[in-house]
Amino acid sequence: MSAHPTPNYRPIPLPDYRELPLEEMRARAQAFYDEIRTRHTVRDFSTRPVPRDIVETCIRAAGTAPNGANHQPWHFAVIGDPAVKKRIREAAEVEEKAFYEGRAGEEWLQALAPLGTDASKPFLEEAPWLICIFGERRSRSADGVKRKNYYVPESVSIATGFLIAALHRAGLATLTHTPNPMRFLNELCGRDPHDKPYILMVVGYPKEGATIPEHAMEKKPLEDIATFL
Ligand code: IYR
Repeated sequence: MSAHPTPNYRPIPLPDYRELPLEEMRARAQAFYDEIRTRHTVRDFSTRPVPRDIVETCIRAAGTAPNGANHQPWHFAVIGDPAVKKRIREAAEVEEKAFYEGRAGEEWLQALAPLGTDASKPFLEEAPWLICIFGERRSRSADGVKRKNYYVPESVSIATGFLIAALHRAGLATLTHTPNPMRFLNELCGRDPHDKPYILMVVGYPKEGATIPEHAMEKKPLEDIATFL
């Protein structure tokens, strides 16, 4: 008999899976939809503190996302220090000012008009936590060897979705903020220049009287987002 062609491959029985009766599947699918549809992107954050352990658990959930070759090519830089938040706000507002004053271009600015956003980003200081989500083009395996990563944007995006769902489930509000460009975050978060910041996730309680744009309530119906073949 020849040697196993992939000696590192060790299958184990599928853990944790439990088949559900169809009616329970249906009820759970509906319950998840009913819960996730109550998530709204928030831009008005309270300064009320949020315990760190809750954020840690949500990041653990994000870290279970499917990803390229299970290299888990992400890093979550969690900023709670007011001094660092202030520096992030200042750097972001410099970029955002240039963006809103012309760099975005007319078409992009028109697309953003229904959101009512502008260059002022007080939430970067007011919210208790900022989570900067980096993709790592290269990272170390468990035995410390540097290796290339795969499907980094896809992996980071899926983990970000998990993180948003986890934070929402925990009762927290989020904003997927994308200062443009956001390279300044590498230095402020002490990350390798090769890592790519994808999203600056703002996390906290909504401010009392927080509003959202009416435009954000328009969701495409199923027929417009899915085809069954
Ligand atoms: N980064 C800017 C602009 C912006 C861009 C898109 I596309 C949005 O959906 C929302 C905002 C800002 O944060 O204001």
